[in-house]
This record gives sequence, structure tokens and C-alpha cells, in this order.
Amino acid sequence: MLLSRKTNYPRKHYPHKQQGLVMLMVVGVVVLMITLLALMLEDQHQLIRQVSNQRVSEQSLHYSQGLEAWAMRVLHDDANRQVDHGDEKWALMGRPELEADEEQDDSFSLDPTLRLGSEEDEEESTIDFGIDTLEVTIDDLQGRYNLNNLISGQKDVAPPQDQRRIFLNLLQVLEIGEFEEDRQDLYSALVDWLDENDTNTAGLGRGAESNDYKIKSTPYFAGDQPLSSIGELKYVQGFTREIIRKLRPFVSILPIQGAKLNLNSVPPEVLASLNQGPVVDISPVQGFLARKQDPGFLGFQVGDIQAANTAINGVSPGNGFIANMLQVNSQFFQINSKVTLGDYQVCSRTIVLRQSANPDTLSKQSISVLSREQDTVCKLTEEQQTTNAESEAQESATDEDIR
Ligand SMILES: [Ca+2]
Ligand SMILES: [Ca+2]
Repeated sequence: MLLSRKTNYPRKHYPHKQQGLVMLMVVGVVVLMITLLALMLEDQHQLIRQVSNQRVSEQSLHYSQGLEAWAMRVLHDDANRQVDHGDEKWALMGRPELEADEEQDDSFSLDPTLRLGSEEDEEESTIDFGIDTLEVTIDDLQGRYNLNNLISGQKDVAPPQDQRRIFLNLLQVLEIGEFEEDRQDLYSALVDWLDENDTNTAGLGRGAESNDYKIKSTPYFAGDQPLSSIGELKYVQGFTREIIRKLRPFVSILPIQGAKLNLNSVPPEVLASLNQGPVVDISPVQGFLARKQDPGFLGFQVGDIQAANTAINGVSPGNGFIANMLQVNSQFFQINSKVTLGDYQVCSRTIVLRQSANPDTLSKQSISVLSREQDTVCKLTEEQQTTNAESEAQESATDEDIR
């Protein structure tokens, strides 16, 4: 018989196993703590970065405002507002010519007392703070053709035909549109975009009104008011990116109609476009503007406008239209500034109106800001665009040798 015997075995202890568990828990807790600590540090790091970025962004904004105020001061201090040309102090701000011509101390101090006794010095337009740079230039917007000139600005008054001729000529000189009909289409579409009415421009060219834009995949209305920026052109029928790129250095968007061009800052392409007929040859205009290179040149004066007319039209004066389109000073300027703080940069473009073009308005010498835009991408600067356009124009002139 098999007796079942209950045997009480002594309970086994596993000290090594318990120690292992404790160790595992300790390691787990340590890992958890390290992870939490790392996350906290990361959060703190991000917070510090955010605060730092905000500080840099605010600092650059202040620098940008300072540059704008400085440029406006230089424009204000321009002693002669009857003549504005490229050798004046405002025009030389930030241009490489200034640095080449002027041998001067390139240190800059924010302490005005340290600059005493150097009033004769031209002001530096680039301030170097070591890793950070501030740049500012001023463009004369009346060296370009104002696209808002294309409409009369008055209800029921037809678009001015002399402005139509200028625009068509400019397109031709810039080699935009293969045929006159293509350029006429661009003109009509733009006039329809600008004018208040909703009927296609009568006459030559295919215009485009809201009905033409409403059928697009993303429908929209025609502007039916003056342009507010060059970028708006991309919505106008026929204006491709390439066309806008070619036009950009030669046109401006001013909040007036009938804006005149400053003979001192107008490029030959625009000046030649004042021809009353199609432009055949821009070399006489180039020859006329070459006078700016003469030593001691102090800008074209009012008396030079008739000579400009001869260069443009190839005949002698008696042309009131040219006198109505040309002057030798400017009221509209664009201040371009670029602030670089380490890896961060901000560019701003401010359009200003400077009063007192005429002696009888000298009492109003104010400068007012009309618009201001900023970006941190810093698109191609106007100067580079102009340079690109000039080199392209030179290349095409060399290639075809017809102008
Ligand atoms: Ca001046
Ligand atoms: Ca319209």
C-alpha cells in the first residue's frame, strides 16, 4: 500500500531573482527619469529657441524701422528737390559706386558725438556689426513707367491714347509679344482690368473682363480699379510669369494717373517708348542719356527736356506731350532695406511720397509712407533685377543688332 505522505518541503528562497527584480526596477526608474529629464530639457531648449527667435525677429524689425527712418531723413535732407539725379546722396545710399569713390572710415558708431567733425563725410549705407549687416538703398520710382497711367482715372473718360502708345512701345522694346496684335491684346486686357466698367475695351485687341475670369477653374472678378502691386498682373489675361519678369524693372505701380518720368533716372528702354510712333532705334536715346557719364554732370535740367524729345522722336520739338511726360525730379521713391542677424534675415520695401515738387508747394515738405511690405525670404532685390534686365537687353541688342 502506498501511503501518501504529505511532505512539507522547506520554502525555497531565490535571493538572486529578487535582487535581479530590484535591479530591473531601479534601472527602469533611472531610464524613466533620464527620459523625463531629456524631454524637459528639450522643452526648455525649444522655449529658449522660441524666445531667442522672437527676440531676433523683434530686433530685426526695429533695425528695419531704423533704416527706413534713416532713408526718409536722407530724402528729406535733399537740398534740391527741383532736380533729382543719380549722384545725389539718397541715390548713392548702398550703391557700390559710393564705396569705390569715397575713401572713408568704414567704422560706424551709434554714438553721435563720435561723428562730430565729420559732417562732410558721406554716410555709410551698410552697417557692419560683425556677424550682422544692415543694408538700405533708395530707388526712384519715377524712373519707371507707371502702369496706372493707362487709364484716365475718371469715369466715362476713355483711356488716354498717348499712354497706350507708350505701353505698346515698351512691350516692343522689351521684346514682349511677337506681333503688334499680341501686344495690343495685353494692353486691352490690362485696361479692362483697370477700368471701372464691365465691357471689353473697344477697338483693337481682345480685352478681358470679369466674364472671362469667372469661367476659369478658380473663378475671380476683374480688378476694376488701379493696380496696387506688380504681382497683381499675374491675374490679368495674357500676362505670363515671363512677361511680368521682363516688365518688372521698368514699370512701377503708383497711386496716381499721369505720373511723369524723371529724365535723370529713366532707362533708355522707357525713354525711347515715349516715341509717338513705333520705336525703330533706341541708340539716339542711349546717346542722349550717356551724358550722365560726363565729368561734373549735375543732372538733367528742365531745359534738357526738349533735347530729349529730339533724341526720342528724331525731330525737333513743339511737342507738348513729351513735356507732359517728362520732368527732372521725383516725388515717389522706394526704400529697400535688408537686415541680417546671424541666420535670420528680413527685407522690407517701403514706398514713400515726398512732397514739394514745385516751388509753390514748398510749404508742404513732408514725406509720407504709402505702403510697406516685408518678407523673410528676401526676393531678388530691385537692383539685381535691373542688372539682369540690362544684361539681357544688352545681349539681345548684340544678338540682333537692330536697335
Ligand atoms: Ca534732389
Ligand atoms: Ca473693367
